[in-house]
Amino acid sequence: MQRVAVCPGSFDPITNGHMDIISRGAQIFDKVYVCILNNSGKKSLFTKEERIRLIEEATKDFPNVIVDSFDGLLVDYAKKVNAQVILRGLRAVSDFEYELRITSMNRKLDEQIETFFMMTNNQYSFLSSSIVKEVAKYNGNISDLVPPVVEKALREKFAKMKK
Ligand code: COD
Repeated sequence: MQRVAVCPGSFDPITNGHMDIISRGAQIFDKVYVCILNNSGKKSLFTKEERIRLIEEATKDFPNVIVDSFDGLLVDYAKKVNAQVILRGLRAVSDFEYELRITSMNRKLDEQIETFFMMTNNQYSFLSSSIVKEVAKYNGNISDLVPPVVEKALREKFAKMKK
């Protein structure tokens, strides 16, 4: 049986913290679907199509990583691609309560699905898409926080907004 995981998120945009979880997941699972879903609590800077392109470019060296998006419930997407596992990253204690709520709801919706957590590499424990956007907006250095393709996209996005 193939071990299939979904790594879900907003990825607005993908950071080196996400990349850490995805690349380690790709070594453990036969297939990892990186899927953009709607988080109703967040307003995105990049369109879904832009985020897909950035993730595809950033993960192009991982043959078992598939990039996708889905309008609906995460558990329905997991069923659609025959994934047994939801793969999530944990940074700090502050993530725990939020992740517990999501995990409990997903288990209530589908009791077959299992959620795996990976602790972030210490180097990325402070990193989030929001922090990266804030620093990029004011021209701070983000070169070691995001893949090069994302750095370029952020610079272009904010330059266009300032015009
Ligand atoms: N280091 C390690 N992991 C990290 C880091 C970092 N620096 N930064 C982020 N991560 C992890 C996060 O902990 C998370 O596991 C993953 O990367 C994605 O993070 P985000 O912030 O891009 O994604 P979220 O938290 O906004 O994703 C939420 C979902 C979109 C998955 C959720 O809202 C969802 O499932 N929506 C679909 C509707 C649904 O099914 N709802 C019911 C369940 S709530």
